[in-house]
Amino acid sequence: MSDSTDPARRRFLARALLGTGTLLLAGCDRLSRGDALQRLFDASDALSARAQRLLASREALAREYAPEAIAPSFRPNGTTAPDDPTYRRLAADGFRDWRLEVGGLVERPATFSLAELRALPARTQITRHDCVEGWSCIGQWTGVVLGELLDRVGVRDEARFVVFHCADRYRGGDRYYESLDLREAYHPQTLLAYGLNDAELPIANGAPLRLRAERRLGYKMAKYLMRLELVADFAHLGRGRGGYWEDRGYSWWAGI
Ligand SMILES: Nc1nc2c(c(=O)[nH]1)N[C@H]1C(S)=C(S)[C@@H](COP(=O)(O)O)O[C@H]1N2
Ligand SMILES: [Mo]
Repeated sequence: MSDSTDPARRRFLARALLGTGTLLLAGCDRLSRGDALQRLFDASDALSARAQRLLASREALAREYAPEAIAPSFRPNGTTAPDDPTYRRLAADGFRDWRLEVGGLVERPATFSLAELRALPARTQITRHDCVEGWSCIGQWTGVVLGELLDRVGVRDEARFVVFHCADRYRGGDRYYESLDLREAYHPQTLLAYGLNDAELPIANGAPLRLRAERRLGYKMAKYLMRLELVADFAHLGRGRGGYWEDRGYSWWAGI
C-alpha cells in the first residue's frame, strides 16, 4: 500500500477536499455536507453533449506512475463480494453470460459481452487511487476507453451524464450507482476496466468491469457494472444526487 498512513498525504487530501467544500471524514460511512462546486457544475452541465466532449480532449491528465510504484496488492474497499443472485450466477460461470447494457439517451442502445469490450480501443495506465477514508493505492488498470464505447452507441445531444448501475447493494441496502458528466466520461483516462496489474480484474475490485475516473475520489469508481444509462439529469435516480455516497452527503464532483 503506498502512503496510506503518510500524514503529509492525509493533510494534502484534507486540504483538497476542504477546497472543494467537502469535509474530510474518517470513513465512507460518515456524512459530509455541502457541495460548493455544484454551482460551477451547473454551468458546465448546461453545455451540449458535443461541447462537453470537445472540452474533454483538452483536459489535464491525472499523473501516471512507473511500474515500480505498483502496490503488491490492490486494497479492496466497499463491497468486495456482491451477494446479488444474478451477479453470483454470472460470476459462477466466469461472467461468460454477463453483458453490459448501454441505453437511455443514445442513438443505438446495445449490449456488450466482455469479449466485445476487449475488442474495442483499450488503454493501460498506472495511477493512484485515493479513497476519501484517507488511504491511497497505486495500480495498473486496463480497459476500454469509455469515450470509444460511447461513440459506438451514439450519445444524443440532450444527454448530460453517464449513470453507472452496479450489481451490488451496499451492506444489503440501496443499490450502488454513480454518475459522471460527459466531459469526465470522454476524458482520455476514463476507462471501463477489465484488467488490474496484468491480470483479470478480481471480484474484490469490481469484476467483470469497473469504472476508472482517475481525477476523482475512489467512491466515484463504480464496481460490478451492469448497465450504463445516458441521462439529461439524475433527479429520478436514488435520492437524486447522482450516486450512492452523494445521496448520503458526499460531493458529486469528488475531485482529488
Ligand atoms: N459497486 C460498488 N462500487 C464501489 C464501491 C462499492 O461499495 N460498490 N466502493 C467505492 C469505494 S468507497 C472505493 S474506495 C472503491 C474501492 O475500489 P477497490 O475495491 O478496487 O479498492 O470502489 C468504489 N466503488
Ligand atoms: Mo472509498
